Amino acid sequence: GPDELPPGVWDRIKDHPCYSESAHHHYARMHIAVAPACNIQCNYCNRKYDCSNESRPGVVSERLTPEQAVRKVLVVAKRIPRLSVVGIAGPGDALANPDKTFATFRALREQAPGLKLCLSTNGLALADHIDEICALGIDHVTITISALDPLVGARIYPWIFHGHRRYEGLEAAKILAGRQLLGLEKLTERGVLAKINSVLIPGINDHHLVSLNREVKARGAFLHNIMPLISDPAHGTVFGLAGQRGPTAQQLKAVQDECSGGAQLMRHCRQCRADAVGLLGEDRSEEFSLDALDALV
Ligand code: CLF
Ligand code: SF4
Repeated sequence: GPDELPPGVWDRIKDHPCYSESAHHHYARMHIAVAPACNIQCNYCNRKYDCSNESRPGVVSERLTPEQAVRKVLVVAKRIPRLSVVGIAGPGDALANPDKTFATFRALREQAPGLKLCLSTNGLALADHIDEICALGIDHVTITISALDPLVGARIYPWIFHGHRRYEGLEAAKILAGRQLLGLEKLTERGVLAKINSVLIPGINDHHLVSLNREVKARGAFLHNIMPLISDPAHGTVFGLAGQRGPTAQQLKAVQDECSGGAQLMRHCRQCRADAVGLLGEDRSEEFSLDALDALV
């Protein structure tokens, strides 16, 4: 609620369904899947489906050009008046496709100025785009950080592509963690409200997330969302964690409880798909598919 927050912050989150638990019953969000490429490899990712950093693996969203995405937003905004936020969360990484992501946000700023813009990224390229993020008034950014210790990170991220070259193993994990924290610090400096997502992978990072929580809090993270790995054998093996199980509800709660007292935890995440439309937990993406749009105008 407003009393626990620094002045001015409540006004910025009160209609954001992810940042404010009370908003999620009243305000809708939509994702536009304009970002197909990715600049890292997560072992839990199956590239055939949406980025599992933010979304449910095993669902393939309809790829949109920036023009198609803007058109879709305008139609949805008309049909769902309580739409408050438009996010880009994949299906790859929003900032591995900066031209598409920012062209879309720029057009939305002009054509739908009342909507809040939200960006979700693995953070590798984040520090390079802070000025553009601020210039467009994107005041909600999510960075998915599942490890800071390179020994843990190397078990999650086999490689990254950074500065025109590929890095692997410990070196890759170290660069990625450094870039994620740098991006977070820069957002905090500029007053952008940053949320951190972590994917809980039993046996790999479950004992590491408490210290991660403290580290991101120290750098100004507003909210920490610990999401269970969703393993979906029906959709084939993930890249490098074949057979890896997701946590049970009890395991997830145990880690969340252990983190209490640090960065504030988000507990109402519904792990949306990269083209989700509606209230959290509600999926109206089919209703607003490209084919359906013409009939809706
Ligand atoms: Fe989308 Fe993410 Fe913005 Fe929300 S979702 S880009 S912050 S507008 Fe929300 Fe969905 Fe959880 Fe994401 S419930 S998966 S945290
Ligand atoms: Fe897949 Fe990870 Fe890239 Fe998301 S950030 S698309 S989960 S490799």
